Amino acid sequence: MTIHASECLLRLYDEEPELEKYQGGMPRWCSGCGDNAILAAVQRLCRDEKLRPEKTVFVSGIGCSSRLPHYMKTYGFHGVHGRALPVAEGVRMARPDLHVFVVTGDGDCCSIGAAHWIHAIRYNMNLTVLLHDNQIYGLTKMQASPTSPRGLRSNTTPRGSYLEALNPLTVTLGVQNVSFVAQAVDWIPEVLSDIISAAFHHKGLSFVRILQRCPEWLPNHFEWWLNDPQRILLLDHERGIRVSPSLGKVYRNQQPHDPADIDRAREIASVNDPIPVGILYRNPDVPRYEELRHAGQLRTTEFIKAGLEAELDRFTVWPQEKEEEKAAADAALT
Ligand SMILES: Cc1ncc(C[n+]2csc(CCOP(=O)(O)OP(=O)(O)O)c2C)c(N)n1
Ligand code: SF4
Ligand SMILES: [Mg+2]
Repeated sequence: MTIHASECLLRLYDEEPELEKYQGGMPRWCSGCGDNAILAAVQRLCRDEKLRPEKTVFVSGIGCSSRLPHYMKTYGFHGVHGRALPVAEGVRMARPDLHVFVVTGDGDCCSIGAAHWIHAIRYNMNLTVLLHDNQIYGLTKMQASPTSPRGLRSNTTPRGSYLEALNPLTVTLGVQNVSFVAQAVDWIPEVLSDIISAAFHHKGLSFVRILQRCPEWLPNHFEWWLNDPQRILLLDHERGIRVSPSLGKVYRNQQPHDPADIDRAREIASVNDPIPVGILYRNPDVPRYEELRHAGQLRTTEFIKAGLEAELDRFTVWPQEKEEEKAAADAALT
């Protein structure tokens, strides 16, 4: 049988992208670390959505979780502690054609990066934000984080932490312009994938808090919930995620919740036990900052090149006769 070149090309084009296409280096996380499950879910999403690696960016701060971009064969930016969100916003602003994911830890997002977090919610730029919440500083070896539960013994709180934990869900739901909030746990992969997929498809900032196991510093921390499926409350709705019949047999504690209802979302979010899992809030109509800013302004290649030229011209040492051109270049920037 003769196969023509054009046919080969068509076949190549139609070929399903494999998972390996998105798998970067071998993860260096501890075995049993929940970050591995989150990475697997993210790679499956990229494959299922056939994302082009050169059009996909993972931006992170610093922490064990923030190593995730190294394990993706896409673009990545392993940034500065607490600064994942502003870096991602810059990427989004300059390159609206890219899929931008943000990977951040509970220390990274809710402690040093807290101010950026609040404002990122308000700006509602199109970003998929994954908060790996292991309730501890993992990378720096077990200091309490803002989400550590009261009484948790750590290197910074040897007698147990004194304060009630900050709740990332209620905080996010309290910010003006919030548009998507969900909660997942690393040990129910089916729901984790469904939630990350819904977050990816949301237009605006989708905030997904993922309770993540850190067996190195907090072994057995989530054991109660792992061993008793009744202590997981699955939120089921046609506008949220659907609980499959097989999953429903194990996780019988379910509740219908319409993610359009923000008051109910806040009530659900304030409960820690049972752990609510699903989409708490979704509003696709909240304005997105990058669209407000870019409205009517086409960021064509010519536009970007002209901006670059003008910027470079500012630093050029001009001969006397070019002074007029320099003045014109400066004027173009104002
Ligand atoms: C500006 C700055 N301050 C402090 C640190 C030290 N540091 C690195 S990671 C980290 C906390 C990481 O905890 P978390 O964000 O929860 O991530 P995890 O390791 O648990 O995934 C800290 C305090 C740093 N790298 N840079
Ligand atoms: S220290 Fe904890 S969070 Fe970091 S890789 Fe190990 S298990 Fe994961
Ligand atoms: Mg942490």
